[in-house]
Amino acid sequence: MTPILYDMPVSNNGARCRIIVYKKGLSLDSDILIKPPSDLGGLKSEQYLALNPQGKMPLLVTEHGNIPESDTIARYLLDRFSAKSPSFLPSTLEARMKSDLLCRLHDMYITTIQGCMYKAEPPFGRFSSRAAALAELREQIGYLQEHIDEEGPYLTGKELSLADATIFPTVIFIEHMLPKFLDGETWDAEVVLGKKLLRWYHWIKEIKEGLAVWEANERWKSILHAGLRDQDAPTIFDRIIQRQIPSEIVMEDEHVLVFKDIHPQAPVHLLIIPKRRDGLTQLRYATADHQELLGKMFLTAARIAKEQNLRGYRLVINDGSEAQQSVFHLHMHLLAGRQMRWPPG
Ligand code: DGP
Repeated sequence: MTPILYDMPVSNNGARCRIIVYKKGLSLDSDILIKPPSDLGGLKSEQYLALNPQGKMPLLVTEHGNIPESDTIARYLLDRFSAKSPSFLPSTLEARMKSDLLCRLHDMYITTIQGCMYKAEPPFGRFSSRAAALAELREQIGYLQEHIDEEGPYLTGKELSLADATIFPTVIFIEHMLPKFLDGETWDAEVVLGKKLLRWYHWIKEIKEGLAVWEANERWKSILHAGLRDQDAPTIFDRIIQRQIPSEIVMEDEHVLVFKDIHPQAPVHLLIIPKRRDGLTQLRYATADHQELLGKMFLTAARIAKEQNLRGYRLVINDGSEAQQSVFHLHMHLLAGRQMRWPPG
């Protein structure tokens, strides 16, 4: 069965599971479904309690059982989808141990009292006053510090680990909520989070800032489909591809179409075209993104020549009106079946 993750964006504990889902690029259709508990009537509904009697989220429903704890869900997902990277498992034993330790400290001592940042009333774990719970929370953040790698950039060193996925959403939460409870003290992230945690947090967030700079510099403008789109007028070949006008199709696959030229210049005269033009109105607009497609066109020509036992053949691409290009959708002419002359006219 497709596992179902019952979770909501605001849940920082569930967020580690969603980070894994997103970073691994899992399909939200076929690999895993993410649904809000309200689909079952909410956390306290009979239907939800039947799956998780604790009435908490996240919850992962699988063919192996219902998993109610985010750390176990996260490890189950890493295991189940181990073929997809990133693994979240650093390559050294030391880093893996540190990741486990950070996750454990987080779940034992921070998750259990984090309600002091958002719950209306005590108790907050084992604390019956908010002030005591907040003080403990800050102390526990300090203990995490001890186990964070000196060099970074990730929490356990050079590689991404489950600790990064676990702690990142909580630090977002702390940054958003803790300043509200300062009572006159000014918010100083370095004092609350400590140097190493803050450095890591900025580094992780920097990616987002870096993307914003790229966006502002129109970084995507020249990249096919991201900023660059084929906006030139369609040609007669589009209508051939769509079967809106008839043609004698010789071969077709996912990427290329081969059909007979309407004005044959030799006993065999085929046109090999990409089915998606992707900006290739002319060969001159080819970029490295088109490399595979261009290779496919040549291979298609070679394959057809072999299949049709052509003794000799000529491939022609006309680029520009000086070269007599008349249809502005890249195409390769394959000519054969007669003695060719050189130079061509
Ligand atoms: P070029 O001159 O390199 O742009 O070649 C365009 C070729 O396309 C030309 O040899 C004729 C062929 N052609 C144009 N319209 C049609 C059509 O409607 N059907 C077919 N099969 N070929 C066409």
